[in-house]
Amino acid sequence: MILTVHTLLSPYFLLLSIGASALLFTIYKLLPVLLSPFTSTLRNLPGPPNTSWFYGNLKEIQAAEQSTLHNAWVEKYGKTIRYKGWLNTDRLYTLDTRAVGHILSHSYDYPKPEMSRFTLSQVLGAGLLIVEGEQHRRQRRIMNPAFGPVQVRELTGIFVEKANELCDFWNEEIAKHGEPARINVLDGLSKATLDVIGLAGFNYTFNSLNPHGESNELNDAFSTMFQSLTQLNANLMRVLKVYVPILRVFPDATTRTTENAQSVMRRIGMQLIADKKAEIIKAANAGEKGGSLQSRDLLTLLIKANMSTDIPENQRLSDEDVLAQVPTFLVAGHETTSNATTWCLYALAHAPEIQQKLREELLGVATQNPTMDELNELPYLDAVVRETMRYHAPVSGTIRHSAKDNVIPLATPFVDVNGQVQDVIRIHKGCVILIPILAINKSKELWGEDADEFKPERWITGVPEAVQHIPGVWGNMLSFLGGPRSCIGYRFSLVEMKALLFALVRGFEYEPAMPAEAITKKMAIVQRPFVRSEMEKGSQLPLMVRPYQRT
Ligand code: HEM
Ligand SMILES: *[C@@H]1O[C@H](CO)[C@@H](O)[C@H](O)[C@H]1NC(C)=O
Ligand SMILES: *[C@@H]1O[C@H](CO)[C@@H](O)[C@H](O)[C@H]1NC(C)=O
Ligand SMILES: *[C@@H]1O[C@H](CO)[C@@H](O)[C@H](O)[C@H]1NC(C)=O
Ligand SMILES: *[C@@H]1O[C@H](CO)[C@@H](O)[C@H](O)[C@H]1NC(C)=O
Ligand SMILES: CC(=O)N[C@H]1CO[C@H](CO)[C@@H](O)[C@@H]1O
Repeated sequence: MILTVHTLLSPYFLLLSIGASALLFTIYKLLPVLLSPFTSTLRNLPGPPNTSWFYGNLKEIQAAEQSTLHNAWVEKYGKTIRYKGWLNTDRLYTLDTRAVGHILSHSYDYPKPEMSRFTLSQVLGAGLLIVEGEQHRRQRRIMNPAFGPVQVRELTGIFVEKANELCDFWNEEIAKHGEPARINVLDGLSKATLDVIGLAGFNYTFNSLNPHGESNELNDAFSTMFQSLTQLNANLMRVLKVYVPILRVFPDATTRTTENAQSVMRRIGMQLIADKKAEIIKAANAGEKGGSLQSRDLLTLLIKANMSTDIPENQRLSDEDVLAQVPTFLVAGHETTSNATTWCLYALAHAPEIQQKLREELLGVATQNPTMDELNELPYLDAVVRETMRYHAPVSGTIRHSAKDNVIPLATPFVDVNGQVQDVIRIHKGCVILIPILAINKSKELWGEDADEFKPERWITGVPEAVQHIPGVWGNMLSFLGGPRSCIGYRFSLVEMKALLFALVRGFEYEPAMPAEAITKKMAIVQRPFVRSEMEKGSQLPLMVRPYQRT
């Protein structure tokens, strides 16, 4: 073919050359990734062989129950190992507390990888869970005060009210089916925590515990978006989109299913923000005449903080930033707390003495509507909550990558595949790291021989000295992580859990509905319970529940 000006300008030729440049650009961007198995500084670390050139070891991890596979690897290869991720790239996995502490405290050197940020951001926008660096520092600074102890104290009434409503909800079910009733406790708890985060987060009424309530627009929108998140959407196109952002202009299944939900969420979120701004301004004007702001929800507090004069103009949050916190609070604050409380009831159903001991402590309180301080003064309740967070950490692990070449210090040196002793880990820019929350929480080396038992008493008799080295923000555990990216809502969720257990353990007795072996856990953002023989029914946890009769 002879190239004339005419052919050069033909749309086909243009398309062809755009296509070719896109292809070249893609290869250019992917080249370091493709070469990394041969250049990675982790290639001398011990670890399992790859089983697929595309998935590395990820398929086996997805198929395995909980963290069993990583535990087996640690047993075989040691505490500091590498395994294979997408396209056979090396990933770091270490139970070394000093290494984990280093990574968590230098959180801006070890941000979340593009892959998880991209997937999450499709649902959450630029909320606190997603943003990095300066943007994160700014958001966190304005949001921190809303999650302080004083603020949580004021929200305790909402927790208690919803806990009592959940008792009514279960009593109605028991009245229908006779006692003890087989109740999927997961369902009621999930409704209760959704109602709580609605009211305490935005002063928004989901009313999902109300049996006569109709379906709720915001809840439906959120569920659609959340579901799209939990499907393992790992295909070549998505991986390419992560490395080659320009490809993101092409919609995929996730963008399509969530488009409508996004716009509903946006409309409601913007309305909430506008209402709260109006209320704050009105209260400020009334303040001159002695009036004050009534609302105590997180969203109001953070909009108010943004308006405060001690935040410099360039440090403030845009409406867009604040809007992104609505789905962020829903994702971060709803399933986590309900799943933790579900696992707690499950543990209590399997340990009748612990259940009765806890009930006796709770019945010693004279009121049905305890305050935050009354809840925090109960030592056995505190021990049970701690043990639940250790043993059934709802978030079992998290993922980071190295933003630059880094050297990670170790408490315990390891022996590499060449037999050399190494006392640091050298890590390349871009290398992915898995932070093992649950495995550290349950390590025998740290917690002692009884690490595998659910035993609240360990918190009363005193936990081993080794545990002090775990770099967590709360209770010597990683359940809420540690460092600048630790859970901002941990105080909130602990008091919420205590309020729920207070009402639910006073009100009911729990027994297993099936043997422990029948229940399994699966990772899908949080650890969810399933019944082995009924996987198709989705996440559930049935227990036999009967009202507790005081003698
Ligand atoms: C039992 C309940 C909870 C658990 C186990 C939990 C655990 C965690 C963990 C492990 C992280 C770190 C995630 C990562 O970086 O990969 C996190 C972050 C976060 N959590 Fe929670 N959480 C709980 C409840 C809540 C609640 C009730 C809220 C809000 C009302 C909340 C809001 C957040 C937010 C906004 C972040 C992001 C913080 C940041 O990156 O600066 N969480 N949580
Ligand atoms: C393991 O990785 C190597 C190097 O990337 C690759 O050549 C090999 O095919 C992979 N093994 C399997 C089973 O895919
Ligand atoms: C646990 O999480 C899953 C989804 O993440 C949810 O379907 C389930 O309802 C949660 N459990 C509880 C008790 O809410
Ligand atoms: C929610 O709004 C109502 C009415 O505007 C107000 O009285 C109440 O205090 C608010 N609740 C919270 C938790 O902010
Ligand atoms: C935060 O403050 C800035 C500057 O005063 C303002 O432009 C912005 O709209 C505020 N954001 C919210 C969500 O109120
Ligand atoms: C659920 C889980 O991860 N259990 C593990 C906790 O840690 C111990 C030892 O570190 C393992 O033996 C368990 O399998």
